Amino acid sequence: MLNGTSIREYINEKKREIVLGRLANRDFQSFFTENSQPLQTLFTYSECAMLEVETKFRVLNEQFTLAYDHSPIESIKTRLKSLESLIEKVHRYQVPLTLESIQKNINDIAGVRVVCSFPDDIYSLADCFLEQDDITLIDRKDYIQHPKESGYRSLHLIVSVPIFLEHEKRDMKVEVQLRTIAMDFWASLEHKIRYKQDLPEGVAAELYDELLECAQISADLDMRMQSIRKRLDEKISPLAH
Ligand code: 0O2
Repeated sequence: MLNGTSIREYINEKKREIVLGRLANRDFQSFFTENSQPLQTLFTYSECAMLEVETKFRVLNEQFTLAYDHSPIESIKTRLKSLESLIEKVHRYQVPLTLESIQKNINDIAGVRVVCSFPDDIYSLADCFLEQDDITLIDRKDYIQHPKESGYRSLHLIVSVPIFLEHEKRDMKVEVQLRTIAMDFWASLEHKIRYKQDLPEGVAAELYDELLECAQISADLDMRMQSIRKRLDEKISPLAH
């Protein structure tokens, strides 16, 4: 039986195997050797963009709290894509192995995950964020209105945001994932289970069906909690609604 730590070790081991396999490919090897400096620049600038976006959500959270006495954001997590994950995606998308093509085709080197209290908060925050005049929307995927086959729900935005450097301004891409606590809880556990691929086929299928059912339960829970909040708000300030 694997515990939390050994599942993480298992995942990392699998990722290492993939990377070592890919790096055994001479194209990948020479690409990373020849482009180590520009890749480092790309990752550093992406990190700067990620910080800009994180700050924007923190500012919105403060302002919402001031205006409505309610903090829509429970937590914000940021992550830079790992090299393993980047290699895996370049390979899976079959995009040319050049710096230009990575910049053009890989949109999630910088990722910001905003965990909200209620589903309505997700859309209010996303609207306010996208209204900002330095944010350009590149792509929007609403997996809340249209959940993935797995049951996964979240609102995904790919945006471009400027970062200001010593002598220039650069537009960098960031993937923003907005979800509720229930969506985040489900996605985190499902992610862990999904990597446990050495399960017998029948067991895996059974678990996926159950995960799908759990996704539905978590969606129902979100709606019920939101409805409770609405009813409470109406009781507290009937004229405001
Ligand atoms: P990480 O480490 O989270 O970044 P692709 O990335 O190619 O699969 P696409 O179209 O670029 O697909 O992005 P998509 O499917 O809109 O969103 C990808 C990210 O959303 C994933 O990142 C996950 O974070 C999350 N996600 C999407 N589907 C699922 C799912 O079924 N279950 C869970 N738990 N998360 C999901 P990465 O790339 O997997 O890794």
